[in-house]
Amino acid sequence: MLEPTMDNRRYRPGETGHQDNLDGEVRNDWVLDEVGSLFDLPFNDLLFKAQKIHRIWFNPNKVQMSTLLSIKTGGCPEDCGYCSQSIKFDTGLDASSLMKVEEVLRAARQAKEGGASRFCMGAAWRNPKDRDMGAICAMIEGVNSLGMESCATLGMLTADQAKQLKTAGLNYYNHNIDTSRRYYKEIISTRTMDDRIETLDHVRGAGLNVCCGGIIGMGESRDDRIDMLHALATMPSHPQSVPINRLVRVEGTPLSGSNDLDSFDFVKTIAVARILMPKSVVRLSAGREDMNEEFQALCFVAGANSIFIGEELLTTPNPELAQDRDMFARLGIEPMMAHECPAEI
Ligand code: SAM
Ligand code: DTB
Ligand code: SF4
Repeated sequence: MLEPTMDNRRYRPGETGHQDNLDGEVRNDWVLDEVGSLFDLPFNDLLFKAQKIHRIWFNPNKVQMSTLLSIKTGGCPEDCGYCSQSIKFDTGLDASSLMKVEEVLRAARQAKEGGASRFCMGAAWRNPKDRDMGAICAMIEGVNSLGMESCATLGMLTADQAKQLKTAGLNYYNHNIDTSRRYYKEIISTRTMDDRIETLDHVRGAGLNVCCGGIIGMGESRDDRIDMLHALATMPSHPQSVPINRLVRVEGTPLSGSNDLDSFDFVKTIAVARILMPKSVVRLSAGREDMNEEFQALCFVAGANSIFIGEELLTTPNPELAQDRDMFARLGIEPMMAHECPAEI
């Protein structure tokens, strides 16, 4: 009998002992061990599995593009250890008040010309004041009237504020859990993970698309990454958008001296997110400025399918538009539009 050798035998990824979820089933009952086993897979097996699942719900050659604008910068009373905008750290950032609606819409038009299909407005607030809601709703209406999707990230919301944003036409609300429940208190002391979960409930309850993810590279352990992805993948419904940020080390913040992150660990985190939440868009979010194109391409193979374009994120740099265009042309990647996001409300 012919003995199997590398020449006459096909390697089957099923041999790693994992179910392949090849119908792309959306599950909310993941257990921690399953998530840990995914992180244990050899890199090639993990990426192959993620790419197979990616293709069930998505065209693998399309990436959704959003542009961010900081509509209210700095002076934030929270103490998130990674953030340039906290009043508690001296990061040299100039604080400013809420931008005028017209200025915001000028930036949105420019973002559309740059190729963004969604415009995300970020404010350095613990929570919006009711007196700010009128201007915010006018910005949302203005962005939508340009034919773009709108996204906002304004801190904690009441149920009523979430409803007001929905009524104004907001498409997405971003509110990250950022890390594991265990590590949360090492990073932020001015609010709890439960505060975050409560706002997410209000956002979901209002019928908005949820954008919720976290940051990798803050000194968290492998278990913290497992817990964070498990928390996202066992929410009442998966966030429609899952941003995975690589920490941008900002001078003056407590996390500025964080150790370098192993690039493969970052790519693996994307792949596990893709497998756990097969119908969600996974965003290769902050940190691209310090990644070469090969690293980014690996993230796309792992199942990342959205990015921020434009030369600035909120307060830190992002790659130039021309550089991104060139990378996408060479990778054969085209823009993904709203109707191609299968989980979107
Ligand atoms: N203040 C609001 C809040 O905290 O939700 C909205 C803006 S806040 C800047 C949005 C998200 O940006 C944070 O939850 C965090 O995930 C991400 N972020 C902030 N600073 C970052 C950094 N230096 N590196 C990577 N991600 C960062
Ligand atoms: C998200 O997860 N990342 C974006 C967006 N949501 C709001 C913000 C990244 C901010 C990076 C640091 C900065 O530019 O200030
Ligand atoms: Fe404020 Fe948001 Fe920065 Fe935290 S992440 S300090 S809440 S702007």
